[in-house]
Amino acid sequence: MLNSAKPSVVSAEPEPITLDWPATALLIIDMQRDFMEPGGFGETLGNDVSQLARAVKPIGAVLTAARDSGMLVIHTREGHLPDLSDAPPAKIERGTPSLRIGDPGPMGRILIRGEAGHDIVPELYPLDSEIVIDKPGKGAFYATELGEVLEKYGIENLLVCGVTTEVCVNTTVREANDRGYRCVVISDGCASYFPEFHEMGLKMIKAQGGIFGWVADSAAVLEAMRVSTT
Ligand code: TIU
Repeated sequence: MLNSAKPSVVSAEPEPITLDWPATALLIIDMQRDFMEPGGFGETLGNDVSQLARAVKPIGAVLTAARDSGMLVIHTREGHLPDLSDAPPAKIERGTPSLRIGDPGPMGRILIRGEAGHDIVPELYPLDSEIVIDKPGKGAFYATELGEVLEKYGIENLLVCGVTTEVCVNTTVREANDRGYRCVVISDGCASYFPEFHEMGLKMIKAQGGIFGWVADSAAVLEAMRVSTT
């Protein structure tokens, strides 16, 4: 179990990082039907949602290992209250989407809490024991209880994955970096509607000696978790 896990080294870029596992949480960003499936928010913006499917399996593997080890698991969901009181007009009104935030769609109202589209995909569905953070913005710290949760559990390091790489993953990693957290972003556990943005989004994190954090693939994370308990 996690309490007896020894620190171990994750093979990462720009350099390996040693993680103290009891002080590490898995943070899964916005793996919601609204981004992943046809008819949701992502598709209304004109995106090819099939680009994101590749992240599900790697996240699932790390999620299983995290559950087996007793690691703190936190899922986030982007979305708004039914009365849209937490949705800035600038976010609702921008662009020319086929449906706007709050409009009825095939999975319920677009990006609204409690609707089918707002829920997390079945493959990665949270257990009752896991923490789910509802966030109105791109960053998971903005207007949420995430900071207090991490403090309560003594978390210093975050394994970050989810969608999309350059939007909510990057924004959250930048917020976390300013708050002093070490972020290891799981490269194959993130995805973007734009493959080139995925690539550059990861490069931006690990450039300049890891200006925002570290990048490792799921195999490297799983190997370090395995070593920590043997
Ligand atoms: N549009 C897009 O790439 N992303 C978002 O709007 N939210 C998240 O990344 N979760």
